[in-house]
Amino acid sequence: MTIIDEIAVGQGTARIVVADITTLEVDAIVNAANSRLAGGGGVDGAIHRAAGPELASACRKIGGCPTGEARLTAGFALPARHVIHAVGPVWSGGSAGEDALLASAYRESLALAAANDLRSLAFSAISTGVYGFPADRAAGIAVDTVRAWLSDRSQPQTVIFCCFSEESARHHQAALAGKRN
Ligand code: AR6
Repeated sequence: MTIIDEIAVGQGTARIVVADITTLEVDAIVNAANSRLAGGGGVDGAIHRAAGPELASACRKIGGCPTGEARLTAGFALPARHVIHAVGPVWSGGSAGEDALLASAYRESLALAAANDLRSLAFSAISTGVYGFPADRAAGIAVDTVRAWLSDRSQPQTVIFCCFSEESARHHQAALAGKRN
């Protein structure tokens, strides 16, 4: 894991890292799931492989999750104690409410973490892979939503943007610095 940047926001900390999210020892990692919670490719596939088959049965019991919402399971064989399954929007040009749905997926994940007393939370870059959301725009929404949350709430205390590439980390860093790239 490479730490790219870290800033204090309110009583909390926002950190940008480049890492495989399945290796992080945090209270919860945030999966970029689909609305059936059926598993899939990308980060979802990696999380299910690392957590073991119990994760799929926990997801089946929940049944599904609408776009813009999130659901909590245990982390099973993962080093993370929990998984928050957030469902981001499929990008379809930007005028179908994608920005608001992505912000909602982040906010709902933060709310679940707070409600369950989870202090450290690591987000994957929801919607920026198969779902096609432009990575710079998504990073701006992710950072703005997390910053707004941390500035007036005390839980979670540490929020990590877990980027899978240097390029993704640069987008988050620019957003955290108040710039876009
Ligand atoms: N650790 C951290 N980030 C990762 C990892 C990893 N191990 N693997 C990929 N990423 P995606 P989406 C990054 O496609 O766009 C699935 O099939 C990746 O580089 O995983 O929300 C689901 O079941 C990208 O930046 O999620 C859904 O059907 C980010 O994770 C659908 O894909 C998200 O890419 C969701 O699509």
